[in-house]
Amino acid sequence: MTSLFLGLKFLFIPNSKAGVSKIRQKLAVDHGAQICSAFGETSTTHVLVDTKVVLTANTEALIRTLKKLGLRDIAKTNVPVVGQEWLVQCVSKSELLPTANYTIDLARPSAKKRKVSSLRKAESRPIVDTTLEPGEKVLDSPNQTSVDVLNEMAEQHRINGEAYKVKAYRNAIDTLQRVSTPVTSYSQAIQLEGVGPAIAKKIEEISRTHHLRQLDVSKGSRHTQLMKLFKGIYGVGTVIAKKWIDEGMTSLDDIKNRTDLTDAQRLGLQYYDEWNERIPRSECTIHAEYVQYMLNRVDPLIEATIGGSYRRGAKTCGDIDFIVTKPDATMEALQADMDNLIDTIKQAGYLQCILHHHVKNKLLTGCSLPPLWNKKVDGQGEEWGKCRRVDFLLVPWKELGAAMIYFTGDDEFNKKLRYRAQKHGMVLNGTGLYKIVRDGSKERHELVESFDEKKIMSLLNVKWHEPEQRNTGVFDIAWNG
Ligand SMILES: *[C@@H]1O[C@H](CO)[C@@H](O)[C@H](O)[C@H]1NC(C)=O
Ligand SMILES: *[C@@H]1O[C@H](CO)[C@@H](O)[C@H](O)[C@H]1NC(C)=O
Ligand SMILES: *[C@@H]1O[C@H](CO)[C@@H](O)[C@H](O)[C@H]1NC(C)=O
Ligand SMILES: CC(=O)N[C@H]1CO[C@H](CO)[C@@H](O)[C@@H]1O
Repeated sequence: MTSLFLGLKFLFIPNSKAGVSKIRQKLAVDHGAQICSAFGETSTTHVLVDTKVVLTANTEALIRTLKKLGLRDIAKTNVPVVGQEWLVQCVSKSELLPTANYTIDLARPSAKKRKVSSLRKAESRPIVDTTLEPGEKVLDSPNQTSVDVLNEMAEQHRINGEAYKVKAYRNAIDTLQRVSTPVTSYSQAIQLEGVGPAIAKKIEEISRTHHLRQLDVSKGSRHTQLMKLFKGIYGVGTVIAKKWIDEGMTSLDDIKNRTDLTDAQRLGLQYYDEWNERIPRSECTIHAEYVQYMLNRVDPLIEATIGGSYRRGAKTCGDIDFIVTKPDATMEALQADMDNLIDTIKQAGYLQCILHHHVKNKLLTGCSLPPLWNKKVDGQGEEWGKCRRVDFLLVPWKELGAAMIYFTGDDEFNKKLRYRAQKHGMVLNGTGLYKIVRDGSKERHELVESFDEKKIMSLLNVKWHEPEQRNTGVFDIAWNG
């Protein structure tokens, strides 16, 4: 990345390619250094010691290690032996700093000892809670501010369609959430798995100022604002939003005049404000009552349950996802019922528009509560409700449990369940929990359970989690064994 260390040859102690050492070696190489595998009086320019690993033992051990690696005479060498903080600080400040303040004086053990203890005090090593799995977090994280600001940064990159950067932030956040000690400096942050120099710098800035300049810049930038505006249109993703910006579009009015919009995008424009608004939980509940009432006309045995954040107890929802099923029903039977429901709710005026019908097990719509039902939401008015995004997800009866898990989320919780399945030699998706059976060189997936949500969790050796306990950001998650 830079030529900061060009021409320098570093010998790392410990001389391994694992853990922190590996990250620091990469940092050095990224900035132009070469790595020595052994000591050479004329080739090695610096010996970089991980003081947190090596010096907690004693200098004798360090000297022995250096001798093993080819250093003949400690007293006569001109090669500086320094703490790796030097490397980190150089990169942090983008300049080659004098080594004096970082030198480990091997000839004078007592002096060395003082130096090390002061280094350690200033820069305690961040402690990752290793009992936590990816996606889990420590309670009352001391680095919550950093996590929140980094999340906002990730959101900015998501809006701008920079998937690679979003992923880098997610990885860093994932680690930072598992650190039980404050991370306040670059050199601490850079030691964390998944944290690279760019994000480490930001963590230091946030810790110092409780603020991140780049976040303000990004939020204020015209490009980001337009990306957000255009991606707020249903059916518009990063690629199209970027294309429109490149073509000079600057407002929704500009977009309305385009002749190349899809039907879904036109609807997205028509309902722009309504579909970008959160739906109060109380209104979702009335939708559920209304839809069940209409379904009873088609077939009283059909059940519609709202999944997603609603089932997890959220106070507001982005859209309403109905999980539609019926005892013993197959997908085909449900599709026939759905066709009848569409006719019924169209006539009643509830169905305002259909966004996608071509996916066979999903119907994506915009729906408004009729006045009498809408009145139940807030007890006043005789008006039609706002048009809301309502999806109907058809689920064959025998897959109900797996589908419930899948459509309830949250994403992090589901990710952990899938990870758990993997560890047990199984695969979990929205249709069931499958055991991986190896048949010579072939691999088969054999259904283990799909109907019973509780059984699926118990087969994964996970305690039963009520839907409200699947908000991984809110509740601590207890895992068995
Ligand atoms: C070295 O440490 C001294 C005393 O703490 C400080 O005044 C000086 O600025 C430091 N030098 C460098 C190059 O960091
Ligand atoms: C959109 O088209 C209409 C009629 O064709 C025109 O009057 C209007 O100025 C156009 N709006 C924009 C923002 O280009
Ligand atoms: C779920 O996994 C099973 C087993 O691997 C597979 O047959 C099925 O197609 C998957 N379904 C979906 C929707 O991914
Ligand atoms: C920015 C951030 O959250 N960092 C915090 C990490 O922990 C220390 C000590 O609690 C705080 O001072 C930092 O602000």
